[in-house]
Amino acid sequence: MASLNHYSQPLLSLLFGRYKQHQKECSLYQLYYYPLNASMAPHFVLEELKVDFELITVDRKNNAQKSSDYLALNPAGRIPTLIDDGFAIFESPAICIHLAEAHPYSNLIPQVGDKNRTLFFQWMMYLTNTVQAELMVYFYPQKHTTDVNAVESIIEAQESRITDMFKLLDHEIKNKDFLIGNSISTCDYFLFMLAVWADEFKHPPLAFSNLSRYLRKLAKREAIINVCKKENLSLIDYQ
Ligand SMILES: N[C@@H](CCC(=O)N[C@@H](CS)C(=O)NCC(=O)O)C(=O)O
Repeated sequence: MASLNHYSQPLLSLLFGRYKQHQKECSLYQLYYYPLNASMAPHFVLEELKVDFELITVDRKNNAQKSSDYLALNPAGRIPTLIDDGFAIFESPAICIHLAEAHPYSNLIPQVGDKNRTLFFQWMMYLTNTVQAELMVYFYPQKHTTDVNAVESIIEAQESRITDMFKLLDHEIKNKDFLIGNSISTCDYFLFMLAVWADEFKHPPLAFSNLSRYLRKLAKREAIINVCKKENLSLIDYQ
């Protein structure tokens, strides 16, 4: 195998120039997204990784997530979808985990063999299978009943159930800056997204003292500031 010093300097410059040009022409990743949707967590992760990526807006107002072109990428017809070098992945937490695993230097997921990895999966599952799933019922109650008169009581019941979940998370985050260990993981970005979704609650995540401290600190991160700017979300309440 040829070692690096077998290449002349001009040849290396030419190859590097072509590589940079190729990078400019086609981003490594494409994220099909819609502002403040479930695409927000992968968007935070892509920004945190400082990788080259392209944002492609799915025209949700015109139901583009159910178009045949989009369904060919994501048969669930939901937002987001990530394309990694031509390979399509859907489900926001799966995308976050995939990105974290693809960039192990980032420490966004604990290494195999580390006990924190088990906790990472526990919290990632709790956030997506429990909190996110219940928030979906809160936001789309009409999809969960055939009785139009039941909609208001579903919203009320869901708000109360989800508030209890944020209470549990508030307790968990006491004296901690991150959900897992001593550094940020995709769990923190996922939790930030869910907290934003719940900001209209009577007792929002920011009203819990530990969560408030934790979320306000996260809101100072460059990745969160950049994404919120792009997705047109004011962080004023987090200051
Ligand atoms: N579990 C999925 C949920 C995705 C999801 O429901 N996305 C919503 C936006 S937040 C969506 O695409 N809704 C449009 C639809 O269901 O047609 C994930 O985390 O990716």
